[in-house]
Amino acid sequence: MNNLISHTKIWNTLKTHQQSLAQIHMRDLFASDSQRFERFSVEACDLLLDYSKNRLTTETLTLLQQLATTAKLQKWIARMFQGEKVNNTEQRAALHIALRNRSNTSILVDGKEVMPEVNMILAKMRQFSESVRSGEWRGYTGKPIKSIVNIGIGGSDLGPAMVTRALKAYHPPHLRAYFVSNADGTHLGETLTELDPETTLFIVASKTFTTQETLLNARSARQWLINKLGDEKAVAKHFVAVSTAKQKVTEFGIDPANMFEFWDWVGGRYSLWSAIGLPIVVMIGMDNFEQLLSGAHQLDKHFETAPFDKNLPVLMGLISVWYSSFFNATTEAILPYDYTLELFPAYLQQLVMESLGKQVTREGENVDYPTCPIIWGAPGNNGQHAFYQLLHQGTLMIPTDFIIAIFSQHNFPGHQEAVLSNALAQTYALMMGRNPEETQALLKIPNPSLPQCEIEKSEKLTQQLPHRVFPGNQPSNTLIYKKLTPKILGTLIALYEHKVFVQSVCWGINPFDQWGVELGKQVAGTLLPTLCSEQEKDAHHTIKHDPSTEGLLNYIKAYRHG
Ligand code: G6Q
Repeated sequence: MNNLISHTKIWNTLKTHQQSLAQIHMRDLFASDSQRFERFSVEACDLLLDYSKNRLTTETLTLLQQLATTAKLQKWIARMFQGEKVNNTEQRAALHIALRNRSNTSILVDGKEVMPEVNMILAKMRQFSESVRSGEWRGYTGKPIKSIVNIGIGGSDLGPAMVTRALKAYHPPHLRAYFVSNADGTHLGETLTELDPETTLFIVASKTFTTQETLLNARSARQWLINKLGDEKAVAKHFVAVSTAKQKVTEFGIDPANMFEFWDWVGGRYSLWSAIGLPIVVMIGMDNFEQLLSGAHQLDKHFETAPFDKNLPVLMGLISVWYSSFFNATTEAILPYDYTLELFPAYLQQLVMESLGKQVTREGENVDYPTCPIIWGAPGNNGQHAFYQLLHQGTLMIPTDFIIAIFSQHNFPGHQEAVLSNALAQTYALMMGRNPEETQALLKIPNPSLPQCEIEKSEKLTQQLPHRVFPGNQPSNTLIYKKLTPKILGTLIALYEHKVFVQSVCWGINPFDQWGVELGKQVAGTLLPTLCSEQEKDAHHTIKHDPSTEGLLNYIKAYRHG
């Protein structure tokens, strides 16, 4: 039995089509079609996507849409939106769309309406965030809260941290947000030195409430608070939890009344729209959080209803499949020309690579095509002075997403013009390159039939020629919006969530499980007894490790036990 998409007719057609396009330069595609921008750009949900600087033609798009049809994309979209258990290995629905279902239409999981619970938690988040923001919520000694600290990791950290940072312009002046995720005590320690226990509120965010790093940080923060305020009762006024595991939260010592619930049909990396967004709500206010949800909802509707050739996530997903599967591109770079999005590449690393870093199909069959590109990136202008060299003259094909805000959050004269012109100049240069003739003309290489000194000059410049040539033909998408608002950010995040879904459907994989992460959680405890044992030669003899691990353990233990 072979159900792989790579064994379908359309896959082979795309392979042949790729061979015909492989030698064509994008500058020729532009030269032969004055309407290329109009043809290959879409405006929807307050975003403009220009995908004309890609190595594709109308035929490519038609074939890619046929691929999506063969993979039954429309059916899979409907399944996800209807709350079916699309996460087949965990037998769960993936209903992040319900969390931002601002139309409040009915959505069922196992025959049960989910919207009443979603709305109930949103109302609880409003009430809590307003009491913290207004100063009504008091710490143990009667002072209002000035700092919130989110303790969580992975999906319980990256999304809220990225959004909170991106929407800094919406923070009230009297509140500060911190995010502690790493088990290295330095992360917590450095954060605590900036904090006053009397005015600090900790949000312990963990879907399972079993995650080693989060529980370690939460325990140490709890102890710090008790030591500073001298009373265990202080915990009730300074700790709240966000989790699906009420029992574990209670066992930890957090009053269930201070717990914000979510559900197993919310995946960690898709959870910022749920109570996991609590730090966002405290920092930007519930009305703005609802705008974030509205932006995502708007994109959800677009994804569900727009025809494939006008559908932003479908187009971006198919283009990504085109490069990964047919050009063997192994990475994609995310380049925001909007400094507020500085954490967006890191957030997308998890969203994309945890979702698509899979080697078997939903049915468990090994794939025979590469699945997930490696995601990396950094804010545009900074990247230009660092890694763009690789994009311009390296040997790899690296598709890029330029994400551009027309207006910045801060208006210093001349700054935004510099940002915008650099962004556009880069997409242009990556596409066009500079061929040897153009480079020769630019270097002003003199005519060699001239005096000796001119000949030498000419030779030197000719030697430089290959170093100054830029092949171009590097593909890019450009996404433009007016200014980053909560609503636009919601739209942008949902766009990438659904782009990932489109890729997963084309490749036939389940994007909603993460057994690799689970493995990390399982093995996290296996070396602990060995490391903690005082005697160098005891515990690690009970569990036999490979010689490398044994050697490393012994080296570390020699230092630890002096
Ligand atoms: C996300 C993953 C993973 C998870 C963290 C934290 O999709 O499942 O990144 O979010 O491991 O898990 P907890 O929220 O359960 O602590």
